[in-house]
Amino acid sequence: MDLLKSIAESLEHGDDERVHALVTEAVAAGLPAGDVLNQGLIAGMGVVGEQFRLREIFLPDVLLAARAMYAGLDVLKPLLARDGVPTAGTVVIGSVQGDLHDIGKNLVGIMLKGAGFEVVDLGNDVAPERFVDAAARSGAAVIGLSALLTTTMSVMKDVVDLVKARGLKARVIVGGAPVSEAFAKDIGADAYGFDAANAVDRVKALAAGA
Ligand code: B1M
Repeated sequence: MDLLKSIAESLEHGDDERVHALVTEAVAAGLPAGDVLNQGLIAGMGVVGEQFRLREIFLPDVLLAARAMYAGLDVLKPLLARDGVPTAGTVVIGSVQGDLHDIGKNLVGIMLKGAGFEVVDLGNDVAPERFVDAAARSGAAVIGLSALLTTTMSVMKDVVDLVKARGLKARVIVGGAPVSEAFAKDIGADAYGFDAANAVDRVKALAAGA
């Protein structure tokens, strides 16, 4: 438990080398990857977000925390994404236009790969046309949209509308801190995922035609 707390605190301080070392130690000690992720890395990032909101820290500090998050994720990635699972279908994912936040979206991608999906990751700041073009090209069953800003959430509706206008069969799942089930319903999305694990469950259901 102390180890998880130290991981969270090192992430808060933006100490990427220490986060990498502590996550490696936690994994070697047999702690479940999900606990290291949720009670270590994500818990630390939650504190960073709150401190940033209260203007106790500033953008460069948040960038350092993001770098430390990736240092920890590097260690966890192979454990979160098990190899050798047969393909369960293709999912196109990305952070919507105007949004540079990609940590949550990347986690969703890692977990989807772990569940056997082929993932086409378009990165961040992705225009609606790019989502729809990529889904049409790859024959994706599902498009996954991530947004972390209240100002970029509206782009999700643009994607949903474009999918319908183009007559694509792909279903759309949305997620990200400001997004909710009610918002997803409101914009006509097919599903909402509250975290990466839940996103995988919802994508599985969508790909199976639910
Ligand atoms: Co920014 N930022 N940021 N930021 N940042 C937030 C989001 C903010 C809430 C901070 C705050 O004020 N408390 C705030 C948004 C306020 C709002 O809109 N209401 C904010 C702001 C204001 C900004 C800037 C505007 C700051 C500025 O420039 N003045 C700017 C915008 C840049 C842009 O996008 N155009 C900005 C920039 C940045 C950095 C670049 C410095 C950095 C991002 C680095 C990166 O992603 N590579 C950053 C960070 C790190 C954060 C916080 C601190 C952490 C986000 C994060 O990575 N969390 C964030 C505060 C917070 O959220 N507590 C904040 C960890 C991650 C695992 O969680 O992304 O929520 P999350 O993903 C979760 C779920 O949401 C879900 O699953 C994931 C795993 O559980 N999920 C999905 C996500 N996508 C999903 C998709 C799905 C399903 C589930 O289906 C497809």
